[in-house]
Amino acid sequence: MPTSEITAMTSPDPTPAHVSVIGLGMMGSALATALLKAGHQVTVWNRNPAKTGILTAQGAIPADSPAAAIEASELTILCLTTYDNVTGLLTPIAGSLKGRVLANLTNGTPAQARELAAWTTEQGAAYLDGGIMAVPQMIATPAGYILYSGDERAYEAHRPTLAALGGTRWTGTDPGYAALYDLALLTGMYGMVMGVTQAYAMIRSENIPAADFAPLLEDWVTAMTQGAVPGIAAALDSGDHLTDVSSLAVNQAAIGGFLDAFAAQGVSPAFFEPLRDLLDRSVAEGHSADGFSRLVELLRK
Ligand code: FVH
Repeated sequence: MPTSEITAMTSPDPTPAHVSVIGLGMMGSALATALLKAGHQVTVWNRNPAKTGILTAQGAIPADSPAAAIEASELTILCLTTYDNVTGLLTPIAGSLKGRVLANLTNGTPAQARELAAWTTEQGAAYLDGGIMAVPQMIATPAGYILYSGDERAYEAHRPTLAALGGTRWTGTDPGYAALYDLALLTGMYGMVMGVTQAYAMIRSENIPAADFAPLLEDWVTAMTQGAVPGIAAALDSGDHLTDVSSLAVNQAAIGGFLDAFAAQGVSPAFFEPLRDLLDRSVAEGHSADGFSRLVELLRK
C-alpha cells in the first residue's frame, strides 16, 4: 500500500461496528465521541470512572474493567498518557487479548511500539500502532489525520471504522513506523517553532510590536518551508547535495554574525550554537559547496 497519501475521512460507516476505547482523557474522549457520532457501538473504560459519564450520556456502554472492554469488541483503541501505562494495563489481562485487534494511539517511540507489537502478537492479538496528527478538537475533521503501522490485515479490516476519527495514513507493516513518522513530523514542528521564537526574541529586544513583524515572518517561513522541504528530500533521495541555492560555506561564514547579534541584543544563542558546530564540521569535512541536505547525513553520524 502506498504510504504517500492520506485517505480522507469517509462518511459514517454504513455497517456499525463494535469498538472499545480505553483511556478517556482529552484525546480518548474525542475519539470515543467521534465513533459514537459515526453510529458505532462504543464500549468505554477509564481508570477514573468519573470521565465515562459524558460518553455514556451519548450512548457509550461503560465496561467494568479493561478486560471487559477488550472482550466487548473485536477492535479496542487505547489512548493513555504513556506506553508504560499501556503495558501496565495490558500485562495483567493478557489472557483477554487473543483474537482481538488493539489500536494503540498512545504517544511513544518506534522501539516501544515494536516491543508492544511483539508482546501483543505473542498473546494472539493483532497490533496497530497509531500517531495522532491532531489535537482533540481536530478529531473527525478534515484538518486532522492518524498515522498507522503494524498489522496490515487488521488495518484494512478496520479502516472503515477508524475513518470516523479523521483521515488515515498507512506508514507500513513495521509497527514502529507510525511513531517514527509522528516524532519526525513533531520534530519539524519544534524546529520551526524554536526558529520563530528566536526571531520574535530578536524583534522584541527592540520593543517592536510582535504583530507588526508577524506577517513578514509568516510569509518568510512559509516560502522557505515550501522550498526546503521538497528540495532537501530530492537531494537526499538522489544523493546529490550540491546546491545552487545557498551553500554550507556561505552559511558558515554568516552564522558567527547571528551569534554576535544575539549577544548584542541580549538574546540567548543556546538554540543556534549547535548549528554553528554543524556548519563548521560540514565545511571541515569538505562539503562547502553542498546545501543543507548534507547536514542530514552529518546528523545521522
Ligand atoms: N491532547 C493532544 O492534543 C495530543 C495530540 C496528539 C496525541 N496525544 C497523545 O494522546 C495520549 C493521550 O493524551 P490526552 O490528551 O488524552 O491526555 P490526558 O487528557 O492527560 O489523558 C490521559 C489518559 O490516560 C489515562 N491514564 C494515565 N495513566 C494511566 C494508568 N497508569 N492506567 C490507566 N490509565 C491511565 C488517564 O486516566 P485517568 O487519569 O483519567 O484515570 C486518561 O484517560 C498521550 O499519549 C498524548 O501524548 C494527545
